[in-house]
Amino acid sequence: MKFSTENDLNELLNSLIIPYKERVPDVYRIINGMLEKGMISKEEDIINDHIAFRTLGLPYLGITSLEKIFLHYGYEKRDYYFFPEKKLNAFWYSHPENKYPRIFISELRVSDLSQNAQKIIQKYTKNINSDPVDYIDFKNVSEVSDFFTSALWELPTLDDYQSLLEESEYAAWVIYNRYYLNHFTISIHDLPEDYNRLEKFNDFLKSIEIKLNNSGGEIKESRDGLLKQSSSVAGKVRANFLGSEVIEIPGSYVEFAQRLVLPEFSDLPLSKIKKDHRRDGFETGNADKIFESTYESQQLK
Ligand code: OOG
Ligand code: NI
Repeated sequence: MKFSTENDLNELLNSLIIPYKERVPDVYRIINGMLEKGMISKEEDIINDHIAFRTLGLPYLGITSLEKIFLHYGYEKRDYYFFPEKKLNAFWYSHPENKYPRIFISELRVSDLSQNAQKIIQKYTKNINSDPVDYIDFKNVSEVSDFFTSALWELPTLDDYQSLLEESEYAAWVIYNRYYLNHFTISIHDLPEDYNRLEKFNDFLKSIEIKLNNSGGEIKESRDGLLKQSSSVAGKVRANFLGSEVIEIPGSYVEFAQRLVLPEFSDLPLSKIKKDHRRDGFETGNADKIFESTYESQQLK
């Protein structure tokens, strides 16, 4: 059985990338640019550091629901992060097999929002009386991947979307975009020497006209200095609201991460450095700013 679960996980991860690429034209621009510069010789050479999802922290939804999918495939739950201002919780997950990307799942602390915002969210989620993940037939991997793009609630009205937007851009994003892959992350330290530092890679991104999230600076750096992250500003997707109104709203984005070698392994030659020798996990201060990649304030720059 182990083999089949493993193949299923590969298939699931690959299937999540397909609608993501359609929603995020920057992905092709970046991959083509990387091919052109000789950073990679084929798309599969890119190492995916992690992928991320957003959810609503409500009974039957939220992290404890969505995480079941990844726990099923052998992922292990790691650290908790709290974002008081954005009213979010998050956890990250790792797979015992190093080739699989980390997973980052966040959820909106719905009960911390105003009564009005809670009422809007309730309007869409009130019929969810059991955990939808419990109904997935895991024997059928396409059912698992379809879950990420299928609707758990009705399309929002433009009015409701805009009211949520005023109070929580994250809430508005989830009410429309649901479980669509929020980003995948290009591992920068795995690239050839000329491009394996984030400063250099960001210069390349700007040369191909990728707009970078500049909240807290273009490069977000962990307190220990060992995790550096940057991200694109989410491009707009056409959104059809209930009542057939159509506007463009922020979709998904791309992230870039450089994990430095831990001090205890600094004497190892580069050829011996593996994933385990580098800074792992996430950083609250970095993540707090990366969330803003889907914010209107970043779009307007
Ligand atoms: C996730 C933002 C945080 C990271 O790597 O710290 C993050 C999101 O925008 O949902 O991706
Ligand atoms: Ni991320």
